[in-house]
Amino acid sequence: MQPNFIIFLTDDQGYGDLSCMGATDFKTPHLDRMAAEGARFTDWYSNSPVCSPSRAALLTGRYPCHAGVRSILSGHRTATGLPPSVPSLATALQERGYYTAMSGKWHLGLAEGSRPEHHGFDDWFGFMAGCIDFFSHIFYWGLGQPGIDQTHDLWENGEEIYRNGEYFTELITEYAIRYIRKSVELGKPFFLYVPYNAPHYPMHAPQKYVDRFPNLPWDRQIMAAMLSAVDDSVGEIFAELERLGLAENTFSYFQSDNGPSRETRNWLDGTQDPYYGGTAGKLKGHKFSLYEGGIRSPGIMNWPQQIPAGQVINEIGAAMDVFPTFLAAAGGTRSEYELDGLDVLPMVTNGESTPHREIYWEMGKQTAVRRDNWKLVLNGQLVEGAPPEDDVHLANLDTDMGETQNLKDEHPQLTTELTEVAQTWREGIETHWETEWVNPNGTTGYIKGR
Ligand SMILES: [Ca+2]
Repeated sequence: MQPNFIIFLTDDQGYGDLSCMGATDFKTPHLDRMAAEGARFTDWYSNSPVCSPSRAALLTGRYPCHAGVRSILSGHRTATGLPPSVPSLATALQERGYYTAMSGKWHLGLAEGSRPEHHGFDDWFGFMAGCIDFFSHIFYWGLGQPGIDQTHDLWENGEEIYRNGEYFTELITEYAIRYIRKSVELGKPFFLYVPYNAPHYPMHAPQKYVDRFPNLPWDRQIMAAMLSAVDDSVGEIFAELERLGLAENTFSYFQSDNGPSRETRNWLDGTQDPYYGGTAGKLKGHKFSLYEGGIRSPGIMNWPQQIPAGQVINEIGAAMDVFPTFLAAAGGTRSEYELDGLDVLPMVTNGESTPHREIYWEMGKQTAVRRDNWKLVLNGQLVEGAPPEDDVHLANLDTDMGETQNLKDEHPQLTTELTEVAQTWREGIETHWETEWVNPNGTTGYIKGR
């Protein structure tokens, strides 16, 4: 029988911010259980240190540029995003008889051709910009700039709806459960995409969650509260699977879209202090950085029927692998699509090594590559807008996961080799962007054929 699939995605959650990843000041029992009863990854990656490209890679199985999304997309109602010509995991599974649904944050474009219904989702609920107020569902980005007003951003199947005053994380749960029940009524296996916008700013949570952490400082308390609400939501969705007898044959996956945000606007009090309410643990860097803190993510796969419980896997993998992995689990093969990601099913079901020789990243002037335990970062930035920390930084992640020591002088040959492969990859990305997609706006979506 074809398995059901769920992707749980969080937004700007740090590598260290789950109790199964080492957090000690709050608990995430449902995600911990998902990991304990399946496979938890120590070296799992997002394909980008920011939202839109990360999501594009997750849903298309390609490096972000190959999916037509290289940077953070605008949130106005005509913003282009994921090109209609790029097949998504939802499209692929829909073609294989799946009922497909999304409940949460899209951030892959609002214009005609970019929305979830144009990318294979039968039903969807949520918002399409980069962030919303969790209770009014209004997008407040860019206020104060001429010609920009706040816009309401809550939708069901392309129709605007209003749920004023209701906490968005809880609305995600409500719709996710509704969609699971609908798949049962339809008699179809399902693919459910659940991209939480927590713990992305604005830092909002109902008092009942905040009250769970009375002794934490505000920045950490609100982070714990938002993640605790997400964890409860995951628990409710798993409980529904159990009630419906679907738990054994549902393949679920969890990751964060990028590292924690240190942006000053997290504080909500007008101060311009960097925010450290989220933590990447021992990793260096945050959201926007190609050091590990920006891209290494908590990662969990759980499929009781096929994935042995209790695994902690140190092999490398990335978000773009989810498409070919789910496709293989559904009986398809990756050769049907143009994918950069690789099937990691043998890695999680059978203890095999990673299929990757190298994984690459790009962000602005930064380029990075990981091969085995080695990580090379070119023009690596710790903080967005700041000058690069190093032109060339080589780290041995086995002995130094925090990338504290630059080993480029100790290993000149390896440094040269990895620099060359990273630059060659980056040149290919630039050529692809120039020939496939034209982006006249600098930071927003593609325009094809201009
Ligand atoms: Ca994000």
